[in-house]
Amino acid sequence: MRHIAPKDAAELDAVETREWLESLDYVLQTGGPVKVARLLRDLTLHATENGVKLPFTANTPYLNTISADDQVLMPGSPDVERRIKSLVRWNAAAMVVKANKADEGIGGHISTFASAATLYEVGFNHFFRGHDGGDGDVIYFQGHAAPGVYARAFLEGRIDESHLANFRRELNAGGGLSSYPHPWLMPDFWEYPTVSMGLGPLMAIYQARFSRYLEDRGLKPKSNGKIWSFLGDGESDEPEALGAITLPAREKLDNLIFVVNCNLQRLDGPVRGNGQIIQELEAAFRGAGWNVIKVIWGREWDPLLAKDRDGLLVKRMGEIVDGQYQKYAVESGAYVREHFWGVDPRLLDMVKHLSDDQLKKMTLGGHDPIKVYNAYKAAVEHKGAPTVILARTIKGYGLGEAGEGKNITHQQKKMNEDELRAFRTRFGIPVSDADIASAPFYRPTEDSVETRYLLERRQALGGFVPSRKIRSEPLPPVPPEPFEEFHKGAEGRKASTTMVFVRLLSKLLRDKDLGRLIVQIVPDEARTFGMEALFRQVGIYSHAGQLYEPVDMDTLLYYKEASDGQILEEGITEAGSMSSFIAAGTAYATHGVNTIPFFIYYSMFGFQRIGDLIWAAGDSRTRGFMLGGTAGRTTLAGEGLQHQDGNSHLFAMAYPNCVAYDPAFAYEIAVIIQDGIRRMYIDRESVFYYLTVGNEQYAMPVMPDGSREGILKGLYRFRAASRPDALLRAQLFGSGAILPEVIKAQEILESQYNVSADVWSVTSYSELYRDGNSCERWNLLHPGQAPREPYVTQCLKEAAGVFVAASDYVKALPDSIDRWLPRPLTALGTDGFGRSDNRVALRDFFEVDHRYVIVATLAALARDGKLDLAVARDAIKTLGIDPEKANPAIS
Ligand SMILES: Cc1ncc(C[n+]2csc(CCOP(=O)(O)OP(=O)(O)O)c2C)c(N)n1
Ligand SMILES: [Mg+2]
Repeated sequence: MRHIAPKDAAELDAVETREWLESLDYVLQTGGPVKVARLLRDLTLHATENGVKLPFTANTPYLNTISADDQVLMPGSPDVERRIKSLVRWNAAAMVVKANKADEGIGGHISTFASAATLYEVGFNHFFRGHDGGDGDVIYFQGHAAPGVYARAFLEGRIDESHLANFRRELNAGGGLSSYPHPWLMPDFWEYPTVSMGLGPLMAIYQARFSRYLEDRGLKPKSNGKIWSFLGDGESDEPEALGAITLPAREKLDNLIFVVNCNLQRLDGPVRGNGQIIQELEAAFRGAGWNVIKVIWGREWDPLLAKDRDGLLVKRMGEIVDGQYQKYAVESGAYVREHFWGVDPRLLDMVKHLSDDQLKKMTLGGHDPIKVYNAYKAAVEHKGAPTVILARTIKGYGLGEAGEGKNITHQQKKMNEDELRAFRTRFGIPVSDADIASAPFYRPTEDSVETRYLLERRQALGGFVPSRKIRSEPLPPVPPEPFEEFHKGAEGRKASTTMVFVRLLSKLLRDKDLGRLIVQIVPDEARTFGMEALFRQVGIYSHAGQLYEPVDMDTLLYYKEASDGQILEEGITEAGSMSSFIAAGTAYATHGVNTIPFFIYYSMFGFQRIGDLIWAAGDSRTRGFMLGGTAGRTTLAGEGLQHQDGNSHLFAMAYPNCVAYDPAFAYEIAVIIQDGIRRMYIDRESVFYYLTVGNEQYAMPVMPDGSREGILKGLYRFRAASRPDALLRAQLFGSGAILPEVIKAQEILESQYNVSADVWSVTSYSELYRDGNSCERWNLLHPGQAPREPYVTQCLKEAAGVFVAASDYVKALPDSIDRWLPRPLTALGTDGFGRSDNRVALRDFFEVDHRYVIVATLAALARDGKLDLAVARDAIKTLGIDPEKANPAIS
């Protein structure tokens, strides 16, 4: 073989490459891009068949997905839109600067919106559809961009200067603006909260799916509404942000659009200093099946790319890491020329006609309206898959020395006079030098070109966004019939509260008005709760229907998927299920449909695992029922430390609008759910319910007369002492599956220890606590007026004897009401890590069975001097309790 010198080899390579490229160009010119793509596919196949190992890449080059040639012109007036955008920028920055001038430390963010202004303004002027036409979009705004959204609402005349002046001063007498999107605080404005990062994108995914669900089930006419989720590139590190992205691709949710503001920075510094976040996200989303649109370069780059026949520029673009790109953003044009272009004389040559200043001003895609417009247009028109737009921007764009592209920029809330003046000049804001120091807000007059333009655009697009409105009517009163059966008890038959709930639910499903509004949500747990009968009764929702023959087709309760199925079988994702719960529980506002979600799950994986989403549900004014199944640390046998929940009611107490119950009996559940529907869907209170249900089967008694009010308020006397005048008296509290233990204790105390006790069912410590607290607060603020008396005090102030409480939850719950009782309470509860064992062993371990209730009662009586200490001591022995056993709270 002839020896080839290295230089010759390189030349040969170059010639060969050129020949191939020329052939490709020929095919492109004669046959077009589709033919080229086919040819490349065939080549790849051929090479693979012949043993060539091709490297895998999910990436396309570091270029705009939509090339300049494929771009359409933007409708409207770019010039007016630019002026509007500048005013929004100014007012957004001014509101943060002013807030911090007036009140140092009040916070706020300038840089996030500064980088995202074009992304939002193109949306506001051309895409975001208001709800006035009944077919609106749902938009999840990036939380830290809120100042920009307020600034626009100001220009639209929806809010005035005093609102802007009171940004982050909500407690101001005239009202203010909440720091971030919070429907709880601004219920006419914000639709969904987003500032706990990662939750917005997740909720958006399930919102998009729920929107389809409503259409497929005929609860809402087919619509063209889109779900937009704006998020930060740093935010994409949150597991929730990307954790569910395969779902919308699988479900072909082309109503979903993510816009990731890739300013390459997060709070502390670069998102991927040593890599490229846009490429990383592209690969993840493409791999998941999304339509990915990269918007990296602004229009000034188009002519240069057109000249880039050898791909030198594209190659250079692709090899720079984000940390370095950030450096270019803060440096001069001369620096960029030297360091970016200067690596190759041919590159330098490409830009020799540009001045340093022109080089510096070459925009990025996310700041160029025409690029953003084209991306949005392609996104809303795309069929069959969700779209993600990866838009490159500069954090703090336009802030110059005040923070553009700097690592400190996220926290920047102040601008000095020089910086304000420079910002004003750059964006052409009509504020004079004399006024600049006070950063005055600026709104053009109502008949100005700008105001008329933006109002006309919003009108054409169906009204203002964001805008939250309740778009449904209250439900008519619910007939009592489905609930009444449960008041009668089960005539000796045993049942668990889970079984009771499932039976009630299937009755409600048959109700002609209510039935279709119910949305059952399960994270792969229906069989755990004995709900599989519902698979067949109402079907599992699947947009595609059922494309296979289920293995259990020949059984009565087969696994039925249907496009009008009612159950949302979410698979193993409590976070996803909760997002569906929020979508279904806010549909009364967002979609004008009063859907009633029932989300049933393993109670340990609720508040403990997805507490922040539950918080977002409260903020969103979600209505519906959460059911913590297999509840109770000692009631759930076998499972052990991870599954046994003794905490959730303590967590629930801290969620202001969560009404939580730990019911023991069938009629309690019926009363609570019936009243919950009334409060949420007829009286329209912004509350949501949490009920724990267990899997222990026991007798379901008849509902005691007059107990309804107490069940709802949290406490009622289930069974009175048989000898109220006895010397030894006690008041025993029980909740959930522990109530039968307390009843048993009552019987033994009576028959063997001469103690006559009343038994109370405590359905909700949190409701009792809130009521007590509210009375106490009122009394504090109204000295000298007749004090209010907590409900628990009203019930128990005359009660005789000692107080003992037992539940399957931590002791802090009964302790929370202790001070409103006439005498101190002994709390028994399940503090500590769970164990796998049977119920008897678990209740012994956690000291919550009837024996401990007896011992606690006797000990309290002895302490009060009513009983000889020896009786209590003997009882410990007789009942087989080991007084030296380890403390379960920490063993
Ligand atoms: C769950 C959560 N963790 C932390 C924060 C605090 N935080 C607010 S903004 C931010 C950085 C955001 O960076 P990025 O997502 O890139 O948005 P950008 O402002 O750059 O557009 C952080 C850490 C938060 N709001 N939520
Ligand atoms: Mg960022």
